[in-house]
Amino acid sequence: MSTLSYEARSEAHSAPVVKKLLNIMVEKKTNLCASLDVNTTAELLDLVEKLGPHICLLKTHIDIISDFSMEHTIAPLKALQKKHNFLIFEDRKFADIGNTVKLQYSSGVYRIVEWSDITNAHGVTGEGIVKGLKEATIGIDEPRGLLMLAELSSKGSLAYGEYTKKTVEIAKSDKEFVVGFIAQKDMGGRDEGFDWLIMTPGVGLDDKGDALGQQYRTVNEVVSTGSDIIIVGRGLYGKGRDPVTEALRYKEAGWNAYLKRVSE
Ligand code: S5P
Repeated sequence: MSTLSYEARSEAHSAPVVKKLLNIMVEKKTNLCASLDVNTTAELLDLVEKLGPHICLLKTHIDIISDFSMEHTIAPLKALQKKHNFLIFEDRKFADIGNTVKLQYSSGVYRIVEWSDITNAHGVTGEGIVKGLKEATIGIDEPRGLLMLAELSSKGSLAYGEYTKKTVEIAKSDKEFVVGFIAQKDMGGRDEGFDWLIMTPGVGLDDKGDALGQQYRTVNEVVSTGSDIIIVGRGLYGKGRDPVTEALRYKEAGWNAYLKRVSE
């Protein structure tokens, strides 16, 4: 795993979206990504207004929003992004042939490529998925990055061993566009000149999991095994929780775990 500081990694990195993200992390002293799986635009914007100052990244599942529109959901979200300085990661988990994902990324109701800095894809369909998604970014002015799903947090996941290794191989096919992984631990690559960002969901300080197969590890566990960005959802906004109090708690835990890793 990387024991370099976020500053040093930003300076050396060749992908503009990674530089941008690492610089935000350094400036705001946070490696917290808020994952907001809420049903309405109002709930989403309200949480983003509160959590914006404490996060480096906002993870969305935009197809959960029942009253979605570019005008009333995305436009105000982009305004909040500007105000609070974070990147947006639409957790779309693309998993189709190159031509289809290119269309899914750029068109339809959501036009994800127009507003989301980062998105992700499964490796199951092979290398064409990276090429297809990359083609959708042509003509977009802002830098875009892709994460491959190398491992999953859920019980019984099939993404391990050979599957994970092959997904890492797919990531090597485009050094500029594929910027890292959704994974539970470091995926290597530094000896070959890759400095991938590891973003880790399934992070919770109070719960072990949920009734539908989610499994949580603590902030210290995931950062000490290579996570660069902790993705926290219901740990922040779950029932009975005060999102700002929890965000500060996870932010501090994440930052301290990072400081510990780089000092060792
Ligand atoms: O392995 C994974 C990958 C992802 S992207 N496990 C996950 O839980 N996720 C996503 O992270 C999931 O889709 C959800 O949006 C978030 C976890 O939410 P939480 O409420 O359990 O923290």
